[in-house]
Amino acid sequence: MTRSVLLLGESDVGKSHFGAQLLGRLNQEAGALRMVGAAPTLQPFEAVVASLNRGLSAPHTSRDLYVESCWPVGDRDGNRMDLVWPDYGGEQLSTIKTDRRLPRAWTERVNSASGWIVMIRIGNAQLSDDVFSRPLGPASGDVAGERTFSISQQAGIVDLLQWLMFVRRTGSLARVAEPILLLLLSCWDELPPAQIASAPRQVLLSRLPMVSAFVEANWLPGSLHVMGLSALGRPLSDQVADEDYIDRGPESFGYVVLEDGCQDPDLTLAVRAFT
Ligand SMILES: Nc1nc2c(ncn2[C@@H]2O[C@H](COP(=O)(O)OP(=O)(O)OP(=O)(O)O)[C@@H](O)[C@H]2O)c(=O)[nH]1
Ligand SMILES: [Mg+2]
Repeated sequence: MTRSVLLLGESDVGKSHFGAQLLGRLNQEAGALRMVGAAPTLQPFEAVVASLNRGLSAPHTSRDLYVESCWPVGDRDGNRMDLVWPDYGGEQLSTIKTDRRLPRAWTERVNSASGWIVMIRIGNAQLSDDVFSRPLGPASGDVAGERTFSISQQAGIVDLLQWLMFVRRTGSLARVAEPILLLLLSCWDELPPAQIASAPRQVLLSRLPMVSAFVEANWLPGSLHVMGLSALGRPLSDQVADEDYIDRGPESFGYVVLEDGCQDPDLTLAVRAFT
């Protein structure tokens, strides 16, 4: 059985570093999911793996690239499948959102994927000003008509999801069972200390309440997952090597935050829902 995942994330959310770390964990064969059969090549995550082994952060993915890796994975109960995992330059998704045009290849991906993962760098997500935090009128210092309108980050995510639901023809009368939706809140280690120990749904609710309300209203509870992810476990520089990474290896770093708020170093738990 082949299960492909539609990974949706704009530039800089951590798609490539997660892909490289996930591949490492699958090959390590110590987690819930493991590689079975012939070990696939490291391509296209070779450069990221090499950087991480040197304790460095890797460069961005070229904007025109879209590659899929096919990973034969299995669990402890003997269930097997081919996980098709993409990596691409996140500008492609930004262009889709701003041009409001879905290329044919993307339409096919939206329709054939067993699951959608929306990756959001949660530390960067904030509520924008509203009438309570920034009153309208002269007190706000705005001259009427001068402020240019831009859609909020939350509205952008909801808009994208609505559009994909339309393309997939999920309908909106009944809550969605397929595709499974995972909101993956990435770079979890960047959150302020007060939020790091919270459950991912709690953090989503306080940082992106509209997205939270939209997905809760539109997906069946069993088909909706919200998880935290720190693929690297800590920030890495692209100049100064992290000696700990070199000594202990990238496989000793990174964790997922499960729905109850517990951290688990088994990154394969993030994709178990799709198997
Ligand atoms: N603190 C922290 N930084 C991270 C983590 N994962 C990735 N990063 C950093 O985030 C930046 C972007 O990561 P990438 O994996 O290149 O992001 P991407 O989504 O592939 O971006 P594009 O290739 O441009 O689409 C890099 O500087 C990484 O070092 C993490 O778990 N924690
Ligand atoms: Mg990338």
